[in-house]
Amino acid sequence: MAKARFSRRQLLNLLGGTGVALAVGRLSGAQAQASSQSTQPVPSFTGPGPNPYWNGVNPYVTYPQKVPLIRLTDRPVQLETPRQYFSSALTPNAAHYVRYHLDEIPNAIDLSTWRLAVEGNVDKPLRFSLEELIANFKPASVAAVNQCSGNSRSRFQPRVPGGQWGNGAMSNSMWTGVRLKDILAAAGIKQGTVQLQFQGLDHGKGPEGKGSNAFMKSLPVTDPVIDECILAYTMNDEPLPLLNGFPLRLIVPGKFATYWLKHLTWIRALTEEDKNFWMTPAYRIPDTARGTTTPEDVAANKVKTVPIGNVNMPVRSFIITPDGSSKVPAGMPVAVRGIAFSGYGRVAKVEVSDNDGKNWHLASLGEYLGPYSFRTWEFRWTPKKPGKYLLAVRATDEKGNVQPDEGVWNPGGYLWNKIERQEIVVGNAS
Ligand SMILES: Nc1nc2c(c(=O)[nH]1)N[C@H]1C(S)=C(S)[C@@H](COP(=O)(O)O)O[C@H]1N2
Ligand SMILES: [Mo]
Repeated sequence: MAKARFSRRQLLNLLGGTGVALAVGRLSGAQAQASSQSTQPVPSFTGPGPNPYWNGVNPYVTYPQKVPLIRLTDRPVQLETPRQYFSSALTPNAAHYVRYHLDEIPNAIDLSTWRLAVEGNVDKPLRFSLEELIANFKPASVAAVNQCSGNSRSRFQPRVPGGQWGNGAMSNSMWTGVRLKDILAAAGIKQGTVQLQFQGLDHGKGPEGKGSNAFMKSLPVTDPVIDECILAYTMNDEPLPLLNGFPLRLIVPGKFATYWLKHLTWIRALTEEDKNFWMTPAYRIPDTARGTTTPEDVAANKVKTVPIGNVNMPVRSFIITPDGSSKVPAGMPVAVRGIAFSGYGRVAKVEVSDNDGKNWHLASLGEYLGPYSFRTWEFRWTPKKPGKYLLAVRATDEKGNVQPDEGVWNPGGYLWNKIERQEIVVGNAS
């Protein structure tokens, strides 16, 4: 984990200063009216093929504190990050994707009354203002990828229900906050605790008939990731955008975003396993290699499932440029660039192919920001002759996990990490 990026005084200044009420995050009602600006007529099919659309095919909308993002749904809000924002290792906050499950989301948080509560099976139930969290606990930082379990779900065949994300339900940030373990130590987790439950401020009806009006997720108290978790109050050295969890969010490095609770307000020590809707049946994966199964086995009730938190995010890599929107001249070098990451540790190697995966060439890696971060890569490519080329990219992590060239299938549409391709047309240089 990187060392603190700020002094506590700098943090207090950034978040509003002592003595005065801290900054109030707010989405104004007028602004919150998404202005929908569809760009061009959109093709109706986003599914696989040699060269599927990188992003989902949907209109762009503008929300407060955000650049135009790709709208999947507006109730609840689900916005995908466009491809071009992945040209740097840290995703700009204004371009960080947005995903909610429930439609009553906070559009203002008053820090003079907001408190983080630590309750349940603890020696000392505690309540902290944001100011107290900043002043009383040592800040810690981690660069970590926030990726939705359903990122790239639109690639699934047969298709599965859920947001038909392209590749943009992911982002990477430098998160700073307090360590979860420090907060737990202050409250004193008692014997008999099995899980820690996290809850935010959003509400809604939830899925029909399932009785789930609040989003809650739990992690086993014994999971080693607990020691890596941060309760983040800044993201890339700024307060969190409201839509990404202001004023505090749980960061679970290496795990899928479903555990990364936004507007984190309650931490609960549970003495029994959490059976709420968002733990079961939601967000479960087949207990098989790569979490893959078949529609037939699901229909026959043969599939044992586990929470998606039992695994880390599989290794992935993406080509960001060139994006196929223009021809590349033959005989001239072009920089092929992108990002890679793995929930299992440092990206050890990125390879690029210009013949659909028959031969592979080593790419050079960009700055190392820690094991849970995006890592940029670059490959200098000189296509010799005009024609169509299929570029492909594959990453390997330090544990030896390599991206496979087969997709997965499971009913949740989770864990996609097949090798990505980009078709490039090479033309005559003159
Ligand atoms: N409070 C709250 N936190 C939440 C969720 C939610 O619905 N409510 N969704 C989770 C899921 S499934 C995802 S993919 C991420 C999305 O994070 P983002 O909106 O900052 O991109 O938030 C997670 N944390
Ligand atoms: Mo998600």
